[in-house]
Amino acid sequence: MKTIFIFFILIGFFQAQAKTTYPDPKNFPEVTAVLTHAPNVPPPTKRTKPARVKVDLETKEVTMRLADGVDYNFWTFGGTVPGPMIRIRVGDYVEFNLHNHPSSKMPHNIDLHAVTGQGGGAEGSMTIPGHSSKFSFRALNPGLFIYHCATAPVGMHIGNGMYGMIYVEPEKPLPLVDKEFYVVQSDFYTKGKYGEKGLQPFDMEKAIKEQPEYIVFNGNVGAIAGDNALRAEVGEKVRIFFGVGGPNITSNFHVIGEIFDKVYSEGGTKVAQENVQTTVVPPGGSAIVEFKVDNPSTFILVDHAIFRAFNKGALGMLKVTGEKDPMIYTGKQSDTVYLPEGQATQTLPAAKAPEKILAKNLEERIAAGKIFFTQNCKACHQEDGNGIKGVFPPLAKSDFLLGDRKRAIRTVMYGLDGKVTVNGNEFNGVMPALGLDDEDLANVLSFISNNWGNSAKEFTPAEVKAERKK
Ligand code: HEC
Ligand SMILES: [Cu+2]
Repeated sequence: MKTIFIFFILIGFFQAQAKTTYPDPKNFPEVTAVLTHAPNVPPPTKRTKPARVKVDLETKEVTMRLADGVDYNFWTFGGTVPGPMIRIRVGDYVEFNLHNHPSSKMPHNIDLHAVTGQGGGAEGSMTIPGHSSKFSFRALNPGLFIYHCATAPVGMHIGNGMYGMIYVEPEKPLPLVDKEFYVVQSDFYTKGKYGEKGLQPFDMEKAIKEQPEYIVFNGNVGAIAGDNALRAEVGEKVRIFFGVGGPNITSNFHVIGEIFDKVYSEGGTKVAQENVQTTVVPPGGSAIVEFKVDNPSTFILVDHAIFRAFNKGALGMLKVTGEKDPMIYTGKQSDTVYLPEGQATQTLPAAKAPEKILAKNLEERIAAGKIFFTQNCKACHQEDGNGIKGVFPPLAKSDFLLGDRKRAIRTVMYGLDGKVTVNGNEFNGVMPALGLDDEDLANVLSFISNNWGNSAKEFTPAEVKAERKK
């Protein structure tokens, strides 16, 4: 498109009549753009003709929550991350006013990917604190576009939160749906590790290495989860305007338990695919996804590079309420004992589990417990019993384990969650209940209490059983 345009300009030197002419916007009706904060989407323009659209956007540096107990000095458009969503129509002539709040420490500008012109508007909108800039552009191409600050160092302005989206409706607008949402994924680089409390400064080195501590939807961990979840009713059609601000990380956008009926991939105007599980969206890119919600459920929005979802924050929720339809999904229908072929099928009708060899003394108990530990506990607590710092507590020399026998029995018997302190370090994870019988419990407890320098009396099945009855 651009090359054709340049070509036309060149031709224009020789033949003035070859230049494309656009209508003068002074005769267009004047409207003020409705800007919305994520996850809200501005209403359709419902216009069939171009307008002169006035947009006012303020840049502001604000300290806000990045995660529970974690604050960050965000640089923003409109005081939020992402910045407000703008919705216009192809052919509109946009008068863009960028105001940089007097409290800002930095100059800012805006590069809208919807703009055909120098720097996408960046050059026409460079604004020092306490000033306003104005430039105008014609929306030549429809689609869903990212906008971002492009002031040097660009990576730092984007890395601190300066992006949002502008949707340019095509001449033939998208069909109406019941719910529209605005979701932007981005990555943050803090000096402290994920979850480290306090006001966290930006870490340039991690940003250059593309090693974010946080990858989030809509600017902070949990922005669209729990009480802030997106909501819809069974039977409704949902459209998500999804974008990636970056600065670095490409999203593998997926909604657990749903299938995208349609994807306008790369934010373009065509349905590129139907019946899609995961769509890839690069930094500075977007996609529009649509699906009908058929069953009540909490659908989980993730970046399917899945550690990002469960360990870095890229997790959102769409809570759908309404009537269940077992013709689509039943939920769990039964849970029965599974006996693999050959094990019990050909013997007696009343199948008996193989006789268990019981430990006769502490030595045998520790030996059996060691095997059990290797198969069931080692993955988390590690072979050396030291666990993993901040995630899985140590068993070696654990004051929690060795300080209270009954509590130790209950922990392994029933599992544990919530905050616990082990050797002065706090953990807030989930220790699964593994459903062990008294013998296995006694064995594994005897092993972990008499290994890695630990020492304790033998745990017997009788002692364990006494705790189970309570
Ligand atoms: C999926 C990972 C996982 C597995 C498997 C697991 N644990 Fe844990 N365990 C944890 C976590 C996480 C905690 C801390 C729970 C919390 O924060 O509330 C914990 C806590 C404990 C504690 C108390 C805290 C301490 O360090 O003394 C004991 C004892 C323990 N586990 C023993 C076991 C034994 C024995 C097994 C195997 C039968 C086992 N765990 C299997 C994750 C696991
Ligand atoms: Cu900026």
